[in-house]
Amino acid sequence: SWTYDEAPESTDHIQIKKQYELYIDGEFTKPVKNNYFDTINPSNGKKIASIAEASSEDVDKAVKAARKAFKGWAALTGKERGKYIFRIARLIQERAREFAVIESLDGGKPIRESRDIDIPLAANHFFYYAGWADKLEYAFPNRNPKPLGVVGQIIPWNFPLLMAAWKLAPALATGNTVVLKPAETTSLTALKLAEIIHESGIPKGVVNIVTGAGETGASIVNNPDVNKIAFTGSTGVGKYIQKATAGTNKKLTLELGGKGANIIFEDAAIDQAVEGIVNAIFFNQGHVCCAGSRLFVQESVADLVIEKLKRRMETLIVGDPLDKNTDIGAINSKKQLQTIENYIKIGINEGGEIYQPTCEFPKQGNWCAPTLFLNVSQSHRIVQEEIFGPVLAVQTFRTIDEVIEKANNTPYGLSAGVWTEKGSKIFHLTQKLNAGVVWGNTFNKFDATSPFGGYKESGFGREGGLHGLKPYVKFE
Ligand code: TXE
Repeated sequence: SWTYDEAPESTDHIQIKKQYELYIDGEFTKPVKNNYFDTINPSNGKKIASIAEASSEDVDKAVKAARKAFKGWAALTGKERGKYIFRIARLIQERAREFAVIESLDGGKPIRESRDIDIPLAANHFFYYAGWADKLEYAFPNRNPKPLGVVGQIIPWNFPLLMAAWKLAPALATGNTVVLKPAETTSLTALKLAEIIHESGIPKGVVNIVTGAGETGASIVNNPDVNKIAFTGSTGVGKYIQKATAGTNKKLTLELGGKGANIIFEDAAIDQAVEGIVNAIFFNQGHVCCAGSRLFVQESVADLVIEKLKRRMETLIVGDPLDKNTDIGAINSKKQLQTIENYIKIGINEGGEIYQPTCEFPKQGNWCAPTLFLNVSQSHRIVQEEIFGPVLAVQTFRTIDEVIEKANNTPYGLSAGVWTEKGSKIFHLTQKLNAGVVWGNTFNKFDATSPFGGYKESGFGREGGLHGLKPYVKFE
């Protein structure tokens, strides 16, 4: 007996087509080579729909359409451009429920997260940058900002609609035209967004959405008529793109992996911190570039924190993404599940002490229990490498200097969290930690007004806030 708010989200009146086409020059178009691939529901392994695969010819068409549209779009007043962007924001809000269900079906994340986080934040992002469109002279006083031209945007599968919003909104507000590629396992909400963009009446060719895998992405990167690439994804592909664009005039921003440190001091509010640890690593199955995947607990409270954390992990529900009670949904793809399982084996073989609560998984689909590793040290691979799953490596520390050194001992530099009663300690650590984002007594908090981005192997460039406009303009 479900109450309405607990009932699994129904898919009855969610419209999903059997086949999706490319969105080029304001039209839904068949791919030149007529190739399609399947998008799979990761919670049951079943096909949801066929998705067009864009070849380099299709990408070329999309870039040409974007080039043709550029002059007119850039010449509009900021207020005019802003109107279209506001319209897109409102249409996302109107269809929020549909977006949330599709996001969870296609990507595996719990409906509570897509409904309360991904979709509202995506709408917010469009609202926020729509507001900047007619205020660029205040963003860059006396500098006469101009758009770059045609921008190629390649996004990952962990926050499909939200990453599309992070990329599209500032590019459009500043007067660029776009060719965007979603990740191959999660194309559906980007294609739904294409429908909304079409409905917004935005001039044709301003936004083009091409679906496909790495080859399609590489065609965008290597197209000579693209002025900038914005990429979010793995560090490996990021490095490939950096090499491929070196020596060209293409501008580049890279948002890559991470290995975030979550630091719990003995004076922290312990129960709140335990909730923070859970949110930092198990949110979105741990498919989060800024996840708090390394936990550092001050020695005097380590036993208490770990005991409480284990008890809390026993209560987490792993299962159907459409069930409103689910805490941890399906792992996004079979390939990603293999990666995570492989890291768990590595952790055990390197001598880590594993803890996993007993979980009952659905029969089909890709599932992984929330996982803790104790007895690990800086040299362990599971402490150094991004796993991108619900796996937490726990270490202890005695002094503040020791934890700063340990937290910074990583090739990445994206995020960190600090839990303490003392504000001064938080401010001290924000100065000392080499991370683009440092949260105080919270974790994984995002807002359209705040810049986000990394150092070192986590990439460069910022998204969000005023800083997020800069990568899309040049000054004359
Ligand atoms: O990412 P890819 P994958 C990390 C995470 C994960 C690992 C592998 O550690 O385990 O990467 O994931 C497109 N030229 N992150 O292999 O391949 C691809 O189609 C141009 C962290 O799925 O980097 C997709 O649209 N584009 C990360 C996008 O790149 C190419 C989020 C990302 O996919 C391309 C995702 C090429 N040669 C994975 N090859 C984060 N930091 O948020 C692939 N793509």
